[in-house]
Amino acid sequence: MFLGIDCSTQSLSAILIDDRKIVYEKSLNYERTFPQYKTNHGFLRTASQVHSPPLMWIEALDRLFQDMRSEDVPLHRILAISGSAQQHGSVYLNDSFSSRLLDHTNTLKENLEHAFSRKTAPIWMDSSTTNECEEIRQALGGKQAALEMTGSDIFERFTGPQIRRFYKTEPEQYQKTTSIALVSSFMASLLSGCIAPIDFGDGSGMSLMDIRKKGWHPKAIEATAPHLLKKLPPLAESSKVIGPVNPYFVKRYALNPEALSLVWTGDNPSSLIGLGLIEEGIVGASLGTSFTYFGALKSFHVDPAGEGHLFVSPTGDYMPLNCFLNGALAIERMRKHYQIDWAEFDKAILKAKPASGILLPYFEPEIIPKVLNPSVQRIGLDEKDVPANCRSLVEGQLLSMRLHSKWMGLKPKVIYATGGVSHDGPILQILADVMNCTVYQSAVAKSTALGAALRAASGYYSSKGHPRSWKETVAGFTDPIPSSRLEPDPKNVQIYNRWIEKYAACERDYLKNLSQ
Ligand code: XUL
Repeated sequence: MFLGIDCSTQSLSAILIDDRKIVYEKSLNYERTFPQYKTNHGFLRTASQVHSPPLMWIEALDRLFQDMRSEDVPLHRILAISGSAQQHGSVYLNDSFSSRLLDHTNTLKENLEHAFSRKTAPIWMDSSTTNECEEIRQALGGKQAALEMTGSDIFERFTGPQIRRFYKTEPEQYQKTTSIALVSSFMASLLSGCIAPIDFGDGSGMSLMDIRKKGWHPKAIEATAPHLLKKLPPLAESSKVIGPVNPYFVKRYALNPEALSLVWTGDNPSSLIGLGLIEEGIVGASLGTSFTYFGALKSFHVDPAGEGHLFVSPTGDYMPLNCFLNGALAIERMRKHYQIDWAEFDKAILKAKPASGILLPYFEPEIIPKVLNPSVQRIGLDEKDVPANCRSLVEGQLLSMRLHSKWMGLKPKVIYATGGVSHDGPILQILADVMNCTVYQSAVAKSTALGAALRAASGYYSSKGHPRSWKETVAGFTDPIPSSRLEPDPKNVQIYNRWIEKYAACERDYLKNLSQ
């Protein structure tokens, strides 16, 4: 059996697979399960800063194993474990971290309480580093140079600018930091009992990695903070075996002592595998806290506008990705505003006519297009018209996805939808109509954790000298739900083909006013 764990913004999830099927699934919501951390949806917000407490992730990992044990999950049969995590977030460790990882007489939380040089970890929703982005961009020679070196322009949430801000605002604590981890490599460290490498996929979202050579980029490291190279772990492939699991989990939970602990990656690269997007032609739309749109690409191709990203995929190829911050949380904000539940939201969408107004959905600072001081804009929409507002919100989110993803040149034949919102039929129909493309719902909403379990299997077989192709690895796991197939409605496709021009014009006007 192979275990995949996903440490996302709002929850910690696990999927256990045997050779051909999922045998166990579990999800722990941070806000509900660990109220003592006082997070809202798993994060803490102060002005423009958005952080999460790493101790909460640690406690969640222990709870997950406790629950699996009390639910008689056959932990002794697990051969390998891998994982995925929200991308870009960074965890700052002091010199006691490694030595505190192994003691099984206390909980991991008790062991690690004093192992941090920064109590909280800035996460991908943080947008407080605009100045640092500009400093790094200038040092690298501008946006185009940054794109060519790292696959992306420099973004507020990317790890490099976050590290630079920490160094500038808390230089003493930065100095006390002996190791900086991504959320993914931090969690992998807990499971392997030593400082874990960062994989090439999650490493691509740091503004620190040479995306072609797959090594730390000396110029980017120098532009970010002093002595940084010493604080970073090595880079590695996402299916690399680190070693046997941390004995802590063997002694406390009777996990198989020979189980292998593998390198983790980011949630989006892991989802690529969990959705089975190993060849060009099928595209993934992850409709979770953020909405992301991505696919597999053989060749190096960056977004000339610098809005999107190119990451290394777990298969060793590339994956272009666009991330829209105003995803599920924006829908939740609107539901709260009108005091309606999900079923009522769906009814509202179905009741309203397509394209009855334009809503620019910036409830929170947006990544694409860049909006740092958010405000929701309604054009031709009466705020009191609940159905029209609900439908226009989803249309706005998905028109923006289509508009800004052209650069990828993916020309999908089919879109596989995953993430919490992918259960929502009316929203998926709008996706099919806006994109003019067949849409399927992925059979597993947690494609990130499934991708992790499949990567664990792949790494395990390779390490035993019996490598399996990715096609073989994902076979039988990643077929979407056949009955969820949605075809675009030709009438609505025509409407949206015209409407997208209007949406683009409204967006341009809004952005122009922002920059004046
Ligand atoms: C991707 C991104 C988000 C997070 C969400 O660049 O920032 O999708 O990975 O967990």
